[in-house]
Amino acid sequence: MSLAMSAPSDASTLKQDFDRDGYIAIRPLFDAAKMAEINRELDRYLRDAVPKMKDTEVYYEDRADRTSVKQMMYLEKYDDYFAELLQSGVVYDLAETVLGERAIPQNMEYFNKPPGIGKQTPPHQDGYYFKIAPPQAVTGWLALEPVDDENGCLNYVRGSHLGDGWRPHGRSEILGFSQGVTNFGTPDDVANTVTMPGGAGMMLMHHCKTVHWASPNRSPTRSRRALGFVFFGESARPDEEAKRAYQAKLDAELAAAGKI
Ligand SMILES: O=C(O)CCC(=O)C(=O)O
Repeated sequence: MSLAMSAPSDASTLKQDFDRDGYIAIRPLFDAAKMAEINRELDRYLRDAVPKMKDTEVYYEDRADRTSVKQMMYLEKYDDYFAELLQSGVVYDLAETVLGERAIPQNMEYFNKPPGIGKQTPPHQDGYYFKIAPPQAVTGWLALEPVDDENGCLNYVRGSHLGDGWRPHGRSEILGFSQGVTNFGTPDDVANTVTMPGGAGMMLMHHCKTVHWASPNRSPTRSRRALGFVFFGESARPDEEAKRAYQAKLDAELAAAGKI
């Protein structure tokens, strides 16, 4: 595997940073050759595997335009390359390091903001969607190309994972992120916001309580493509009933609105 980890890379520093801030950033985790491979495999996946996916696992900015894929879930179910990328290797090891326990791979996701039409990602906490207790889960986010404020890189609220319980969430109109923090923008949020630009190969990893969001893609020419790697800690217990009910309600609403 071609890696290009830059300091700080030792496990105890990464864990300390993660516990304090609620995220880590490795710029870059993967070198140019590995990123070229991942991007090639993703292009193959978009061509060959997307037609096999369920409507509820692939979202488009414009459903009439099949090139406008904005989000996909569970790539590992359809493709060995992405199953391996999620389930073994350096990203998996990073998840175990920051969780401090065995990691159980859950979901390999794709997040794109196509040029000009890519919408914002509302402020949210991933764990609000996961329906697990205790909130022991992380998401890795791999930039597949350079990301910055113009094309909609991630922003974190540093330390927000240390707050009690969940921030209140309410319905957002953004496909793929149905819930957003309703009281976002407190002085604490503003003071602790950290913008996360980086090149292809940058790996971010955040705690499931860390508040994060992204701007719309304001570039007329650049996309903003990334992969998401979701892991639960082995101590996290899913509330399957709550998750099923939430997903069924969401899928019905999206279908009724003609979005899937
Ligand atoms: O890529 C994005 O804009 C959002 C990603 C995200 O919210 C996540 O990985 O948890």
